[in-house]
Amino acid sequence: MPFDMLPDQDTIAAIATPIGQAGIGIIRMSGALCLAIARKIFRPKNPVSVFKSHRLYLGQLYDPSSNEPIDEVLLTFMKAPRTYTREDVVEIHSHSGYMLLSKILDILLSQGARLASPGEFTLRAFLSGRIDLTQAEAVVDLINSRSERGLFLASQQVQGAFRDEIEGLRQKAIHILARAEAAIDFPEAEADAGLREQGPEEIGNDLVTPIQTLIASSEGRIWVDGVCTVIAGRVNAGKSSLLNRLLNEQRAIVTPIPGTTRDVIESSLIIDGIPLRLMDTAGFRSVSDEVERLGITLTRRKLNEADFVLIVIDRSRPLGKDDLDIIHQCQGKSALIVINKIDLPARLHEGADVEALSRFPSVEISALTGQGLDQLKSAIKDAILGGGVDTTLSHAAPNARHRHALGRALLFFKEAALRIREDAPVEIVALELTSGIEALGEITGETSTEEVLDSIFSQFCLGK
Ligand SMILES: Nc1nc2c(ncn2[C@@H]2O[C@H](COP(=O)(O)OP(=O)(O)OP(=O)(O)O)[C@@H](O)[C@H]2O)c(=O)[nH]1
Ligand SMILES: [Mg+2]
Repeated sequence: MPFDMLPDQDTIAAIATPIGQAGIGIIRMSGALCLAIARKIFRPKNPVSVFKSHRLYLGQLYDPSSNEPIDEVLLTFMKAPRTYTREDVVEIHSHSGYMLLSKILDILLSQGARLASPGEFTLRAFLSGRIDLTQAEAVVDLINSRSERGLFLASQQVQGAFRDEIEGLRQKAIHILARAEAAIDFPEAEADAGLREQGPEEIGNDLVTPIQTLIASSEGRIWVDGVCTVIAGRVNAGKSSLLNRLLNEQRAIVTPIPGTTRDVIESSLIIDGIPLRLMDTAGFRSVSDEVERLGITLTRRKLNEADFVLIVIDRSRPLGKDDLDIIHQCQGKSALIVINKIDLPARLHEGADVEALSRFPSVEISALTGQGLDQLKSAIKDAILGGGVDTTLSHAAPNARHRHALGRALLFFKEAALRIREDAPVEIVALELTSGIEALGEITGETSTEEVLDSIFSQFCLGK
């Protein structure tokens, strides 16, 4: 999706609400032609000569080529620059339904609008300077948020809290850089002495420490993305039954036949406000069946990526090689052992190496009867929150892109402080500071490349 760095002059249009069964649907347009197009296709119930900005008008939508009425709609015209894109914007609130919405969109396109690319409305908001990159990214998070807390973080970020924080850091760095440049320009003056004396401490307090705190708070991402939780265990241990029990629905197929699940089945679940991305996987065992073997390879991969693992063990069978295999693979991870099938007679301890079961905290349940489920949920919560995930009310949830840029800025600023202490030429100090400032600028979009913009805006859905 190639984007020009400068705002297009053309008018874009897209369906802004999800396609499906709903009461109303919204189609939106942005650009200079908005009002002209609206006038051609919309007749207000009470005729008006001028559409006032930010007002809703009830009226009839027509197809101008046939003069055929399409739907009774509400139309609003929002005049630039007080709009999402800072361009003229028109929104049409019609009845919903795919046929109707696409018909209205077709009419707009036939009247001179162009179909918007995914994220193009938000891209225009960014290019017009109304929002910065962190805010644009937060729009995606806001749409995809999986928990109240994630929603809170994303909405803080949309409002610019994170941008302000980064901008504050950048200004402090620019201030220190200005002193370094003064020392270059006037080597004899006091500027140099001042930089040598206070520089390292200022860099430490004003830049290094706050950036380290921000990087640490990127664990707050779990609130936005959800904890990647993998349910693993030997075949037939009751993994799919556990998934269904936790979700309270028949999401995955359960049968007495070992090797039922072949693919990864993903669902979302919130336990006490903690969002989980739950993944049921193919059970472990040595097999010759090609499909099942591929499933097991996929399970191993998911186990590596997991933030948290639920290791399901069947208590009605002796602990076996496949159980131990999974426990070993989870070494060093955050995991919980779920001892299942406690409604059946216990045979677990007839197996070998049972002490391996004490490597992780454990809970006993019956996925069949639901016994022990509340204890399981509270153990999941304790394991996740006890695992060092930051639950304090920070207003930042840096994503991976932010974290990398922050990490680079941190290195440059540390280097700058070190150079000052080493009495290196002040030009070198200035260079390190400049690189740090640029890294911070990448976060807000001050110094971002087209490539970065492409990768961010391609995550958007159509109409946003
Ligand atoms: N008695 C009893 N049976 C259970 C329990 N949990 C699961 N089962 C039964 O065990 C069998 C296997 O359950 P699944 O949930 O399909 O097991 P799985 O681990 O997903 O199995 P694979 O997908 O083959 O790896 C089914 O017949 C379930 O009804 C339980 O707590 N008690
Ligand atoms: Mg299964």
